[in-house]
Amino acid sequence: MPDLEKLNEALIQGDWKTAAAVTQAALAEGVAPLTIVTGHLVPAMDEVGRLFDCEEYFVPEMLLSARAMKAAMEIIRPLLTESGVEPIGRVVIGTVKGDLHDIGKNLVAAMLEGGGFEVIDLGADVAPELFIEAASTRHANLVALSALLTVTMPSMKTTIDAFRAAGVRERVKIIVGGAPVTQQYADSIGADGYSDSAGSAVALARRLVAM
Ligand code: B1M
Repeated sequence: MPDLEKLNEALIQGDWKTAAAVTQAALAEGVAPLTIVTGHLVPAMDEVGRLFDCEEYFVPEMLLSARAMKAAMEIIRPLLTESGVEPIGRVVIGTVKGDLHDIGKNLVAAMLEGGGFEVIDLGADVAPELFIEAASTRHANLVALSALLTVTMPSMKTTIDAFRAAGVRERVKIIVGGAPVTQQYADSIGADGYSDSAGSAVALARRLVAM
């Protein structure tokens, strides 16, 4: 069995080569992709966040850890998205304006793809008008907004308001998520749904598309 503790350590140390190697070895040994993500990658990033909180880590260390997470996710992503089913809906996803965090959003995008959705990923720091343009031109039925900073959460409200102002709010369901976001906040800004994890985002998206 591969030593998966090494994967947590590699992420915390920002060692992308070891992160990629241990991920490959774990998959080859039959460890489930989702176990690697939820059991190791996400907790390791939480630890990086804790180290940042107590000022043992600064932005450069967080960037190295993010690079290690991405190296592992590049290997895992195709396995999460493998599915033979027809698209059950079209989702435009992005991290809202002002926010550069894209790891969680990428995970949600991969899970939605794996869950049978066609996903149009606009990346991070996405302005409201870009969400509106993509949703309209690509005929999306769902828009997924991610935010990781308390100071960028208001960009979710700005984006939803912009859909309303453009007269296209009723054409799409809008879901929101990200570490600081809550159901209460989602309700207060008029989102159609909230989920706290990539897995539950898929169930939520399915429910909304079926409505
Ligand atoms: Co930043 N950062 N960061 N950071 N960073 C956090 C978020 C922070 C909590 C760290 C801390 O203080 N403990 C803190 C935010 C505090 C706050 O606002 N409350 C913080 C800060 C302060 C900052 C800067 C301001 C630091 C600075 O410059 N002084 C700066 C801001 C830059 C900006 O965005 N404008 C900054 C920068 C960065 C890096 C660029 C260095 C890097 C990001 C690299 C990248 O993403 N490409 C980074 C990182 C890596 C983190 C931490 C350590 C890890 C985030 C992560 O990837 N987690 C983070 C601490 C932490 O979260 N533990 C931190 C793993 C990921 C899988 O989880 O994104 O939560 P998460 O996604 C989850 C769920 O939230 C959910 O599903 C995912 C999987 O289950 N989810 C959704 C996410 N989106 C969803 C959408 C949905 C549904 C579910 O539906 C639409």
